[in-house]
Amino acid sequence: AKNLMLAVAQVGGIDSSESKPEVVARLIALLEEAASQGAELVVFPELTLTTFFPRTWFEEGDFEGYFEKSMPNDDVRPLFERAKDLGVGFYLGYAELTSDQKRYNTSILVNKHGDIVGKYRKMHLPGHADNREGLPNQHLEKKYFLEGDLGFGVFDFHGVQVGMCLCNDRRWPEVYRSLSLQGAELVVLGYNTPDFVPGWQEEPHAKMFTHLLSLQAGAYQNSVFVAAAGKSGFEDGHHMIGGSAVVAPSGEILAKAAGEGDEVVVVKADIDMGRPYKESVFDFAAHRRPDAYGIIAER
Ligand code: ING
Repeated sequence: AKNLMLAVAQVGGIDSSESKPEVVARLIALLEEAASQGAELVVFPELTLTTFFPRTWFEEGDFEGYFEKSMPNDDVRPLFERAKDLGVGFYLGYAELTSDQKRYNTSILVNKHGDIVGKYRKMHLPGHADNREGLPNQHLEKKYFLEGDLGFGVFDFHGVQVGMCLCNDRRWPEVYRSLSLQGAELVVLGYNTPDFVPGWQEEPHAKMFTHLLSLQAGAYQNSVFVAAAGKSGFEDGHHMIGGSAVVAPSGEILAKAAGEGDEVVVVKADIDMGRPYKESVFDFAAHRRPDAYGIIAER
């Protein structure tokens, strides 16, 4: 069997007062906890170096500090070095500012030798770009980020084919299918799911249900493992759901975070578990009808 010791590292809220070095220290503690339990790959959340700043309207020039101008950089290098020392790879979500001044909601996959082997820029940006004052919070990803331009990619992680996505992407079935068609065996993602998103009202029980349903459906319908790490709990009084989880190709939840704080969940994933599904019920070559699916790709 091709086993992968897989961890999701849930991060329990980052207040805007927390510095990046303080946050990185928390991430290193989570990494060490995961490594102590034998983890080989640790999945961190989306935008995991700062508070979820898209909840707030900042004027031009007032939000540059939330973005990383290079990766790695002085703030995150301790995480890269500790991971390399421990021989552990990781997925990290962060806000990217490119050299030509473009901004993306980005994730990277780093292997056990500390090399960045994959990069992804969030394709589905939820929320709005206009300033909606007077609300409990805003959701301004369409203001702060450009839509991703790298597409959906699958990357080799020491023999395991790993696809990446970010947060809202997990709600769209096309994402998992695009990765599975490229041979993904595992999809890793980070998320920040606030209680309130302008224009979207859902009861707390339904928020958790639709979050998990998205992971479970994506996993089962594409015969992949899914590992999702949330930034959870309270940030400056704003609540985000927990529910970090590892889901098997059967769609069954193998493990889930119990709380909403910093928490590591480690699973021994038998990556070959997806193969029987890909050779029977989801044998794409034998059963799919791409001749009839064109409508899915039309605007
Ligand atoms: N967060 C939320 C998410 O998709 C959202 C935004 C939630 C939009 C529910 C609409 C409905 O989990 C991010 N960061 O995408």
